[in-house]
Amino acid sequence: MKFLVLNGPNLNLLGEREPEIYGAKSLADIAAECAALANDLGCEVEFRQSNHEGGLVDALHDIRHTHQGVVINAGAYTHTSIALRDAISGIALPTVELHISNTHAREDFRHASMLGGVCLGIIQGFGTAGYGLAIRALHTHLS
Ligand code: CA2
Repeated sequence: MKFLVLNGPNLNLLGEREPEIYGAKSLADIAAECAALANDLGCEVEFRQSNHEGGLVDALHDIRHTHQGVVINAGAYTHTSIALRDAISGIALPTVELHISNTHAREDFRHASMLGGVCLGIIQGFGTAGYGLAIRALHTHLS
């Protein structure tokens, strides 16, 4: 079982700024934790990040025949991107929408998600531990 963990714009800056919202871990730290968890669960994760909407769409298309599920933290594109929504429904793989922060406890413009309606479920507000929760959710769903 192989999953894509896909990260959107600005998440490459994790650990550098706004630790009160996003925690102290870098994206590389989170990638290492996801790999260790996948090893424990007997599955595999590919961890990617792009600052570009089209790069995220391409990453989803690339894995449609090789992976069995997706965890996506699309960052701010969550709230705006119909292209990403169409890509998620187009590849027809179980997908978990993930956010480090609780977007409903933040500004109004973060309350809407273009993606949630085509995802298996949404995990948010549990800090960077949410990545592991999302991988476990996918693994349970597919087992
Ligand atoms: O809570 C999340 O995971 C978000 O997807 C993060 C996005 C935000 O636009 C979403 O509304 C919620 C922003 C990621 C920006 O990450 C930074 C990390 C460090 C410093 C600056 C930005």
